[in-house]
Amino acid sequence: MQFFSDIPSLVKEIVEEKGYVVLPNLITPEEAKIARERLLQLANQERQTGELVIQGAKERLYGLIYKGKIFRQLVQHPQILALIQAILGEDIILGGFSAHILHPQGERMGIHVDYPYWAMTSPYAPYPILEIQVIWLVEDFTEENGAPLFVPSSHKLATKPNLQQFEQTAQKITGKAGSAIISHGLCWHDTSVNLTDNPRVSILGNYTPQYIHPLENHSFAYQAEVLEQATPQLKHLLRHSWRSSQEQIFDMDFKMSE
Ligand SMILES: O=C(O)CCC(=O)C(=O)O
Repeated sequence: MQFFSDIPSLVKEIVEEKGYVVLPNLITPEEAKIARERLLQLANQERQTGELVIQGAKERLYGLIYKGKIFRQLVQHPQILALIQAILGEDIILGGFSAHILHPQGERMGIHVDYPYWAMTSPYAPYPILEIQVIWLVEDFTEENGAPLFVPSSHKLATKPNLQQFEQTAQKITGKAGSAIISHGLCWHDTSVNLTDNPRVSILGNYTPQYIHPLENHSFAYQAEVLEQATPQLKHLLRHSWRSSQEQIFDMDFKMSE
């Protein structure tokens, strides 16, 4: 497949150049629409039950792994995982997988680097890289509907964002439904204001090396049957593989020497 042969140049772009790439056509527009509609439906339900996390005109949905097959497909998309593993190593785990609904006129999210960096003190060590974020575009992200803002190459500074510098240098990242933005966790970013009359929906994946404590608790909204039927890949991402007494007790893969 074309994409897999592009991996070295994509890694270079994320690690040594801009700090992010936009990959188009990872899923079809129809699949993106299914994901978007399901999220809006879930948000309506969870608004009634009080489960939805509401921050003004912005809403977050958690526990997506248990809330639809489409989300389980997205979280382990083979091309995305291949790219992330090429950067972080094979033993990646899932730090979080949530949706973000940006309603009309919702304020910007706030300029930030991603977890675990935001939980750490700046300046940061540039290596090893501690996180790669995936922003799934489940609809077209346009100049008007709250597309994310990124400062190219800001990950190389390895510091918390400088707000003034951000406003002078950030670029809006637009793209078609079915694309994803893959970014270095140290790249400064934010959402822009949604100036349209429709909610803008994204799905956020946080992937880290095995030794980072996950951002989200994957037992949130837990459904045993979903995990029982999960692929080995998904079980590994969630650190949920059953171990026989013949195997090691530790969850970590040892790396004792080069
Ligand atoms: O929804 C988006 O466009 C980006 C959200 C984001 O950057 C985050 O949750 O860290």
